[in-house]
Amino acid sequence: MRMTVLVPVLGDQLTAGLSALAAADRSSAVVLLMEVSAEATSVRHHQKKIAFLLSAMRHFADELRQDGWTVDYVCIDDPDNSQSFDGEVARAAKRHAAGAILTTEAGEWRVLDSQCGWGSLTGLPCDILPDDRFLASRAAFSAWAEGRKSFVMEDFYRVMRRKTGLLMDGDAPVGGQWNFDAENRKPPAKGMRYPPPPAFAPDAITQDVLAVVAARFGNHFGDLLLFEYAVTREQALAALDDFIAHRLPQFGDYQDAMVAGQDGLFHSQLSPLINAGLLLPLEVCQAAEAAFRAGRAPINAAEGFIRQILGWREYVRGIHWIAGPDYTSRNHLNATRDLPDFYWTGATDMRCLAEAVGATRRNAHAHHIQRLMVLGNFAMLIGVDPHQVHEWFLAVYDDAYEWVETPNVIGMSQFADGGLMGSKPYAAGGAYINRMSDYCRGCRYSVKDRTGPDACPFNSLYWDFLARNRAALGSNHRLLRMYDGWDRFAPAEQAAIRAQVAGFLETLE
Ligand code: FAD
Ligand code: DLZ
Ligand code: SF4
Repeated sequence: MRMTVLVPVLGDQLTAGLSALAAADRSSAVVLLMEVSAEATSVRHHQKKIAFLLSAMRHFADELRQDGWTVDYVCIDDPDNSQSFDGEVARAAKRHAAGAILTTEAGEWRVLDSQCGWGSLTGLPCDILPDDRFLASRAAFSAWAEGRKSFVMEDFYRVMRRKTGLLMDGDAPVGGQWNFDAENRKPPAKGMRYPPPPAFAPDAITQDVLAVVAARFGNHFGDLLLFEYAVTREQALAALDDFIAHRLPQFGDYQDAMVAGQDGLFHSQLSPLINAGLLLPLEVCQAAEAAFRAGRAPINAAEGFIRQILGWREYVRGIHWIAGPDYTSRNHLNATRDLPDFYWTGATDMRCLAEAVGATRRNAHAHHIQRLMVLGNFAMLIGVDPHQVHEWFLAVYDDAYEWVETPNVIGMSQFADGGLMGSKPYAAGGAYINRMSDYCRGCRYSVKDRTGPDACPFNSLYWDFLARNRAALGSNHRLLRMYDGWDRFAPAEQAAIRAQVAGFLETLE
């Protein structure tokens, strides 16, 4: 009799070609999928995110069975479920009298640590394979980073363009430029229509999951209404096709725009599908390149989109691993304030924040500029403890896993790593939000004012942030012009700004 090999597959590893599945022998392997409440509550994840993952896991298990695999699927309601990965791996190893464990490395330190203990936990040899769905291996990223003083994404991106051949004509970038970002900052146009992504009606499997999530996690943030996620590989491919046909052509132009009542604009909304493994990053980039080459999307759209995935996505994953497991406790600016309640309730008069939190509650999703320049920017300006910001972002977004969320939050958005990722904080006052959105027109605050009862809070907070953090930021050459601006205010104006901020912060408490 052949030895049984246990192949645990995690909820964000739902890929038929996953390295552990590719290395396993179908005739001797038992694939283990585990629904465990420890993962839903490590931070209290948004209800829709939990429902999406559990439904996608159940559908993936069915697809594996149809493909000839033996699958052991542990449901969250199984009375013997220990509700943790360790407990379930130990139980399954016994249940199947397994002789070995074969798995693909988790995307984050916490779960990888747990995987590293599975061998001693079960007394079995445990082989942990690299996750080759990423286009840069951990080793390749470390080699690129080695000896560099700063990790400039654009440099890494060019290496990746050359490595993959994406948007390359021989050794030169297509269109004669590596980056078309300068064309990708258009404010929203009046009367513009935004083609919505496809909606997938919940089937019987998803309906069961929705009932389970409502019963077990109904008190978590967010709602379950209108659950329309793609939950299978087939649906994910349909969502990709739909994006390429209907939204990619304008993706570049309006990449940074924000519009009240419009949650998706021209964004792909593919991140939960890519991050869970239903779509592969390379095939998504190839689809965008094919649209460009066929004349169905302009270069600024195709390049802008591919840069997000081939550049940013791979880059943040590399940063996650080189930054180490204590990255989430970095706090370069010594920020200690609690996250305001309205991040959970949406109850604020600041329209930009109310819109971003509202989208997050409804959809477990918000687009990049809402995350960076509204939610992240505000938290940094008022000095929220970055660990609290990290836990919020990890909990509320359908695409959030530590490998991608922590560099974006701790690094890019909060500058809590002191510049490992970015050379300056993404701090902005109301003028930026006003330029890129239609929020300010309908806001109770006046975006033109810095002080006074109706002044937009972002304006005074911006200057106060700079003044307050002068010791940490004052010598940053990219901020010299801003500090010059602060120094040119008369002392009375500086005092008025700081008094305005003190008054505003009191209202938050
Ligand atoms: P699109 O605008 O259509 O972009 C295409 C794809 O590019 C995305 O699907 C995603 O796979 C990739 N991408 C774009 N920007 C980034 C980025 N900065 N890092 C990694 N991938 C990127 N993205 C996550 O996947 N998970 C997170 O937990 C996450 N947290 C974030 C937190 C903050 C504070 C910020 C500023 C950004 C965060 N992002 C995160 C990046 C980005 O906001 C989302 O990837 C994007 O909004 C997903 O929506 P979309 O699929 O419509 O993206
Ligand atoms: C996020 C999540 C949730 C909510 N539930 C599960 C689960 O029940 N089973 C599972 O295998 N994975 C789940 N996940 C995803 C894991 O948290 C993810 O695999 C790790 O964070 C590693 O990135
Ligand atoms: Fe946000 Fe200020 Fe504009 Fe209101 S005025 S929407 S608070 S930026």
